[in-house]
Amino acid sequence: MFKKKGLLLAGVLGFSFLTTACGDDSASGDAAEFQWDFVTEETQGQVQYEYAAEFAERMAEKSDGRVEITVYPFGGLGDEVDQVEQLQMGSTELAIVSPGFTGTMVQEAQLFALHFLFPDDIALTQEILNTSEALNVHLREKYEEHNMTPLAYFTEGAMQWTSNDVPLKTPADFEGFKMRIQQSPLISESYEAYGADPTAMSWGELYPSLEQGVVQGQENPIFFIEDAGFHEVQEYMTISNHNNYVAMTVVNTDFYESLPEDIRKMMDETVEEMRDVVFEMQETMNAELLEKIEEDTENPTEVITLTEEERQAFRELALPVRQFFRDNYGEDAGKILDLMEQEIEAAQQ
Ligand code: 6CS
Repeated sequence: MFKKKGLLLAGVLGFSFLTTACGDDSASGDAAEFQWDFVTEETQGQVQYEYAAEFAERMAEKSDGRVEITVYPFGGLGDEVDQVEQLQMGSTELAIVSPGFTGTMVQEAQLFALHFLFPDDIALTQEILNTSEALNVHLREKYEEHNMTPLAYFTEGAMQWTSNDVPLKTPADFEGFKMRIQQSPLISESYEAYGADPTAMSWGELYPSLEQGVVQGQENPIFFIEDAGFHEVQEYMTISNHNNYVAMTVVNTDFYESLPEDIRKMMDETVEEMRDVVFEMQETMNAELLEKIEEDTENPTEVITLTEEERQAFRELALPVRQFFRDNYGEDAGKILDLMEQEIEAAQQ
């Protein structure tokens, strides 16, 4: 089988200085007053990268070329965890970060790993992410203790499972199942609650690991499953909507606080504008790429949609993990989750 995406990614990782300079004014020969790096966990054409590229373009335009942002695709500056370290140290100014990769640093942020926490309605989930005090005040403070400021949280779509050997329909199907996860103890706990055997790894290693049976399955939004080519090496995809894939637009705190007021205002404005832009982006990509998976006769993937009753069996096992989160990640984690639950309930009424 032609491993289109696996090869593409190997290429990206191999040539670690592949970058896109947006707002490049080299033609005029003038160096921009502000030159920043924006690192993402995805490659060109995927949500995070396209977000960063659009963000860079808008900042260049608004600032009349005073700001030049270089966007790095995944692999350009190391793996996901390396990227977080660079942001924290300030060698990178901006990043898109998945909370899963900060799980051992900002334990409270692991609440995003809780299955069936956010509403199934993605638009409502995005509204909660935009307005939540739990996230935009309290969780933000937790990140700021590590010199990182999340300016926005956005959904990349509902997460689905893909698998080999067994279609994932009931918790029993997860018994001993080798599941790839991001590096977060609570994601691990969530899959152990179903009886699975989770292994943390970067997505850069995932394609060959699925192909060779190192792991049997994984979770991701549909656009990512198709674009990374995971469906090429997976027999089944289960539409489980068990969680939402949330990513964050994060800046180095010292850098952000040292910006001149007019530039910081431009950045805040751009963050606001990007909320609707990225929502539409993920919606289109998830819908189009689902069709692509369904129509791919060369790499057939059986798509299974869970019924509400089937989802309920998973929900029942997932709920006690919230108590695990409260018991293990400190008092503030419990308070943030309590507030988050109240906010979700209020939004649903
Ligand atoms: O599964 C992952 O690790 C990757 N998934 C997405 C949707 N974005 C980047 C992330 O590293």
